Amino acid sequence: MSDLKTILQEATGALTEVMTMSDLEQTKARFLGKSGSLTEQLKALGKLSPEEKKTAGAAINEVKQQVEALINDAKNRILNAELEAKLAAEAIDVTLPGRTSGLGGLHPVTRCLERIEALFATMGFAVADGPEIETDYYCFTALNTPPNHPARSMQDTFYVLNSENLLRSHTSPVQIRYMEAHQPPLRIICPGRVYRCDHDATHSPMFHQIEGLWIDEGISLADLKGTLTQFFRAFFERDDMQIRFRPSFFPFVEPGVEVDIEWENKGGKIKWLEIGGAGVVHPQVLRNGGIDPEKYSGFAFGMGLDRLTMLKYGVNDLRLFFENDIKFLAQFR
Ligand code: 2U9
Repeated sequence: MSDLKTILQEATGALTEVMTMSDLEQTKARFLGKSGSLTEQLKALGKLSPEEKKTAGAAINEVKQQVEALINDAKNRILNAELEAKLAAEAIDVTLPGRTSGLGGLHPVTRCLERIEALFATMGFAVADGPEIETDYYCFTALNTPPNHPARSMQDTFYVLNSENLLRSHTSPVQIRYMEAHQPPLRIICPGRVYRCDHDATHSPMFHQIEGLWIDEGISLADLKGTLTQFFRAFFERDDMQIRFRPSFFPFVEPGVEVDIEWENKGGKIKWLEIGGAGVVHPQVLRNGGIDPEKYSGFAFGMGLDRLTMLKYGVNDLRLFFENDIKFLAQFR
């Protein structure tokens, strides 16, 4: 009997202290396992007389039930503690805002391009495009560019190795291809990616150009001046903006001009910004495109789309357009 009392005391002490399920299993085995102290007590019953067996058996069973109840309590306590610990460790803040995919937006250069296309559309210009990998013929020869011209050199243009092809250095080939496929009147703008061997704060090896072409009977430099003046005033939303045309030379036009816009006017002192080039299409270039220069004439112009976007939005570094920094781009959403 006193053995049973000790066993119950020991079991009570041990089972109120166990902290883990594996400790509980070991403690359980200590009392109820194959050679556990209570099991040994039950085994010893065999040596007793039937009368003794009855009272001793009942006493052992009572203690066994008490130990089993203690084991059950310990098990519940451990499972509860484990659940509490798990809930604390995996706590989530249900007041946090959910994760959404966020609204995208157009790249500033794309926004600007769409605006320019819309403005030229009001003047009757369609949009044309063509391949970015071009031939020497469409990029230079058809555009009256002499064989020794620096633009044709490896320093200025990316050539595709072991082939006749190159990455177009301007979108002018699109106009040649368009002339080959259409007879005047024709009025197009040609936006797109172009490539040159150049890389610094104001030059990227890939940049965007917009060129334009208007060919019909009797089109002159006056039409060029009127069209570009109207475009720049609308684009920069300044109805009184002055546009300046300075004589220049490009092999594909005659005469050729550089185009400047009035950027600042402090009491009559104007700060001019060079914004593009233009001219009356050279008769040989018309002929190369299958158009009769005796019957038709026209003008062409070219400008940098990235630079126009920088001026429109006040961006001071061209590289920002190509870094894909979401903080920069999100401003234009
Ligand atoms: C055809 C005939 C003529 C397009 C022209 C320029 C002058 C010009 C530069 C402006 C800044 C390129 O983006 S830029 O670096 N462009 O100065 N472009 S005339 O003349 C053409 C084009 C096609 C068939």
